[in-house]
Amino acid sequence: MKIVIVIPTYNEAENIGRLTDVLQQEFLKRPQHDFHILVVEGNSPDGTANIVREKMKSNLNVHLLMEKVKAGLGAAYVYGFREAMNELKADVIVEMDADFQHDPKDMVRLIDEIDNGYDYVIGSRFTKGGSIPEEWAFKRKFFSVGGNIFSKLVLGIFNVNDFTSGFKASRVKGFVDRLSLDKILSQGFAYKIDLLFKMHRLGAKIKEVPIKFGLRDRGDSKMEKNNLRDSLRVVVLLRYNENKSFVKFLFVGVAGFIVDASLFNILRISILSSRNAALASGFVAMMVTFLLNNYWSFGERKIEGVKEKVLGFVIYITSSFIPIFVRSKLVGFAVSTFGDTALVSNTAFLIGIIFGLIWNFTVYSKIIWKGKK
Ligand SMILES: Nc1nc2c(ncn2[C@@H]2O[C@H](COP(=O)(O)OP(=O)(O)OP(=O)(O)O)[C@@H](O)[C@H]2O)c(=O)[nH]1
Ligand SMILES: [Mg+2]
Repeated sequence: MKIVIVIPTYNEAENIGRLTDVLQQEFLKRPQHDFHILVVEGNSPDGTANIVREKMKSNLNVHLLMEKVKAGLGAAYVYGFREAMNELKADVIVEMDADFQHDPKDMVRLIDEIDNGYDYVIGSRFTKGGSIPEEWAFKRKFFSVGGNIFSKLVLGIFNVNDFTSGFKASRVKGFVDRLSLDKILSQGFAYKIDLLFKMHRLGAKIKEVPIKFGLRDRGDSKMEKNNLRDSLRVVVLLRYNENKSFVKFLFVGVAGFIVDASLFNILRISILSSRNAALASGFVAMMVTFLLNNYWSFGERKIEGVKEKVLGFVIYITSSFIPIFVRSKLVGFAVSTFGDTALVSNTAFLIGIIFGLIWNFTVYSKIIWKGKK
């Protein structure tokens, strides 16, 4: 297999020459593969590019890609991925830092798992046997560990423990070649989370290999100050894009709830019995939510055609009426059993709403706005 190690650099003159030398030695350990190094240079002022050019004279498997300006880690990788796929015809792409935080000796361990049939192999700091540097300040440790737990829960990917590792091997065929690289959500560090999420969605067989993440050997950190905020934005955006309709449906639900609950209480106190107030407020809220759902939550699957609209509306009223009816019965039963107090009626009312939420989303998304297949 042709394996291209993509290494982004910015002011890594003290590291890049030594790193390529060590990697060349590692390549000899797996003679069955054709290894290449592709340095994506962010136009460093410290002469990093010249060191790479020097190495290229005696090593045909070292390549240099020059960026016009330093544009962030994500941008550098996208540039490198394209070159590795289109020009170098890579079968496997490895992502790796230039500063020896990733032990070059671990590289073949990632490749071995690709050989074992995995498509996406992550050098993981947060799996058994992996670690982050003891020396890191508490804050960096906290955000690194916390950020990973947060990503795991929000994205619902439970077989991964390290979402922001920069040491990975990816299979090109069927995976990297199917990613829309121009739609990556971050130009910076957070591109990693987006890429991982998309590989997971493509059905990549993922394997975590424990690594000990070292301290930067020499040179200065290029960590951007906004990494944390940017990562948070990417995680939330990915979740939102996945469940756009549901998130919007919930917002519509909140709007409906405000209309419903206030009207319910106004009517209950003024002119109607609790039972009838629940009926009337539910009906008004239903009309409001139908309009918002059709033009916003399920806007992409908006009902077209007059006949379809009428039919959709009739099904909507009929199905939405079921939880309202159930709720009204529930409130009636609760107040006659436990007494007509605000606490009793509102508790029964709330239980009814939860039932309605589940019922409605199911009917709306599976029947009324099921969309075209
Ligand atoms: N081309 C390019 N390379 C970058 C850019 N930002 C960082 N790099 C390189 O990407 C790798 C990772 O960056 P680091 O600064 O080591 O980030 P880090 O490992 O999270 O932080 P430290 O622990 O402080 O090293 C290094 O090889 C950098 O030289 C960039 O904007 N463009
Ligand atoms: Mg580093």
